[in-house]
Amino acid sequence: MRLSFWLFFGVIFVPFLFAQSTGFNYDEAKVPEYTLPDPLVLADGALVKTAKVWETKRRPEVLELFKREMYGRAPGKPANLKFLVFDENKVLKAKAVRKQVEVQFAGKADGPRMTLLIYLPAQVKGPVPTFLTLNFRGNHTVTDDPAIRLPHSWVRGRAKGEAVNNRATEKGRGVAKSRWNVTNILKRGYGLATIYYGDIDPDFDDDWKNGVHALYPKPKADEWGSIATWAWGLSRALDYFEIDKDIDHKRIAVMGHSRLGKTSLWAGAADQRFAMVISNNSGCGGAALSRRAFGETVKRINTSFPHWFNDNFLKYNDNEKACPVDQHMLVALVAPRPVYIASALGDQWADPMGEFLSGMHANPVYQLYGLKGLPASKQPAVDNPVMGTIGYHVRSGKHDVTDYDWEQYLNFADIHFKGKR
Ligand code: GTR
Repeated sequence: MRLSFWLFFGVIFVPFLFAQSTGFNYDEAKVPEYTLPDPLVLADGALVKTAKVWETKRRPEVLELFKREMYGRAPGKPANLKFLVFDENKVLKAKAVRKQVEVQFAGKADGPRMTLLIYLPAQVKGPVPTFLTLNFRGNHTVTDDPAIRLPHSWVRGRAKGEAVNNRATEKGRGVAKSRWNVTNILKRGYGLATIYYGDIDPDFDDDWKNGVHALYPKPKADEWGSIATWAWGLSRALDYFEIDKDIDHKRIAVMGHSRLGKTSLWAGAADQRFAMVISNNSGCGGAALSRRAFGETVKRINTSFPHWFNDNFLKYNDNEKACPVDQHMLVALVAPRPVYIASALGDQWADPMGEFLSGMHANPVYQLYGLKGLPASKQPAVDNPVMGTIGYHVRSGKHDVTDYDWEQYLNFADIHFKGKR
């Protein structure tokens, strides 16, 4: 009886456990051998030697590959896009101006819409350079401010009572404030604008009915997944900045963490109006090279989150080498604009080394512009940021956004937006 139980257990469960644990590699020695596609070789085999050829020929090719094979094509600016500024007030002892803007995608109050929350430093005269970010849990989670509107859309809810029946409650107010460093951002002379990502597209696989997808046909295999949809929403925020004279729409840094770091990279690649791009612990499908298959893999991400990428990307499950692009080319699409990649040592799932390498392998494109790109030939030591036109750090600690991360982004913005060294 006992023996047969263990035999049964062994046959049925052990291979399952084994298969699970061998699915993910955390050992540098076991990274498969790979050759990265060359960002500077055109589809016809010719070598790109100038920034002009990059911009007119190779960049469009690479962008098209990422659209077709991975993130998906998104529509342009909707014709009836409408902005409603419903709040503009001095806050934080008059040190800041808070604005809230409802962005109606179809020009209707009862249609798909997102709310932009904006803090601007009162001491800055003229248009303010601003960090634009998506948040995971609702604008009201970013600070304790009771005047921040609760999201109207589907909310997952993490802490107890934060959401009831997927609707946000007062319990969520301020719960994510450790990630936002609002007073310091303002003190340093920058604005912070944020949007709850679920306003644009709720983060679950619903066959493309909710969020802004309600306005469009179901995506085809080469069309927008949720990452491209969230990035589309960021571009709509930029449309608003273009008409708000208090915000410097030519100095917008798009920043995001984790899946929203993948999103900020894609937003900056797809929309060149973003002047700076910041990826915080973005990992697989973000800054990490897919071919290394270190930590999270393409197959795993496509299985856990089937809605994030387009259906063409499924072809690369367990077959990363067949993909005509890798993530260093995503970083290269940001050139010559500054891009910062941040890793965390405790976030091996996101492959810190792979995140560093994609920055380094984007260098040839920056060099076409006479820029240095990432000034490091090997991964810098922990908590030692390097900043060229590409910045990088691997911070001690876990998968998160910390004051340390923001400190580096502010320093990086000072260099590139304010000419400080
Ligand atoms: C994880 C996912 C990562 C990362 C993260 C997040 O479950 O595997 O790719 O995106 O979620 O966004 O929090």
